[in-house]
Amino acid sequence: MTLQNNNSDGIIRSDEKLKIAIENIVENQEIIDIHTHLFSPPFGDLLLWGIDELLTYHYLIAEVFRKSDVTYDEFWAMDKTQQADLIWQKLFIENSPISEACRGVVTTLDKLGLDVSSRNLQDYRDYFSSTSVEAFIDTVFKQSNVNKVVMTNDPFDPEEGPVWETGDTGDTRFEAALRMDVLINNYEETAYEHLRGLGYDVDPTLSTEKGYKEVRRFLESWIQRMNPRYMAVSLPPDFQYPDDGVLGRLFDNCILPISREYNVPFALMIGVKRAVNPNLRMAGDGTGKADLDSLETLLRENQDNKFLVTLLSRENQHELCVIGRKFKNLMIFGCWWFMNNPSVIEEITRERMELLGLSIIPQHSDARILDQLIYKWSHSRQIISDVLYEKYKTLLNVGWSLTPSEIERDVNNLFGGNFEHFLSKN
Ligand code: FIX
Ligand code: ZN
Repeated sequence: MTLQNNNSDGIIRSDEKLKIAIENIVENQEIIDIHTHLFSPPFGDLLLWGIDELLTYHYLIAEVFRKSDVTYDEFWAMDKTQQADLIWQKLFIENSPISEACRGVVTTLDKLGLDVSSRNLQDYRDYFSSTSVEAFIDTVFKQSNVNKVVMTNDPFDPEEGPVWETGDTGDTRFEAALRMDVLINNYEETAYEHLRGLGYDVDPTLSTEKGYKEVRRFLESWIQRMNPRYMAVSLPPDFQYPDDGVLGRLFDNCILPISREYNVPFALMIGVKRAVNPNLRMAGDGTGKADLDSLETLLRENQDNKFLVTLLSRENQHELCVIGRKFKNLMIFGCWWFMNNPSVIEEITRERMELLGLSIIPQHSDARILDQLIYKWSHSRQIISDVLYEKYKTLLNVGWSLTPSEIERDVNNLFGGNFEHFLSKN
């Protein structure tokens, strides 16, 4: 690490030196990105990368329909290159790319050393076709200064299965998270049949001791296979706990006991309304304000369980911070999806630091396309650095002494240390 204009053990005395020190430290801090949708190379086509994937990110698909007369049917009949061409034309050429998702593409191309002023899509395509995925992974990890990413791994996905069977997921910078949306949100429709097909003796409504035991056996086998950092689920805003349905029975009899036994925290991502507009396919999900009494109950009644939580509604964020002050078994993480915009990241980060100090994980990328690590982290690092500067400055201005190594310690915790510590605690 290089610290410009600062003796690394010296006390920082001016606002100007403080700003430079924080920017350098945040810039040089390696990151553990705790939630992405990226995959290591053995997962083949599940690992998305390149300009056409960047342009057809579902955030941009939602935006293109607002600026083009293309119908849903026409758009979905196009191949990926045609979709990317349309998005480039409508959102980058006929309009300036100022939304966060558009700006992200521009930042990414620029940081990859491409000339964004040329606006020459073919040049960008040529760049990506001249590199291998392995080389590009190195480029992206280096450029974004990320050293580990946590994937989202679905035990019900037939495309992932064969890779887990081999026991070799390749690049160890990609770690697993055991995703349980199908089990929890689609037990009766999908998971039940799937589990039966694998020989698990479960019942259709999951209401027997035998069924609970079998689901626990299923979870154990995946924990052994994946060695996940945590188990995770996304939930609608009307999620309730306690619950006398399948969700409640799964939580109380299967997931929470296994999470305690194996010391694998449970991540809850609450507030997504799936398929608000199904015509948009993956881009059609929305958001809603959750009832956080349920989260409080879950935390209070399961104090030996560890929970990672992120919420999709801006209106819930302050309440979540207050809950964080009450429950040390809760680690708040990231600015999820519609929260991952500069104005909201800034607001939430400030609010979290004011209520919870440095005991948070301020951000994750949610990258679906490898290249996005570059812009998502570049944009977030800048905002987190600005908020930290504002906070440290108030201390410095009343005479508190600060050294670069103390700032390094704090930043290291925010970008990875808190995650590792929370996971390792018993
Ligand atoms: O459920 C999730 O993990 C969400 O992050 C995704 O499903 C969503 O589509 C997304 O990419 C958000 O950034
Ligand atoms: Zn996600």
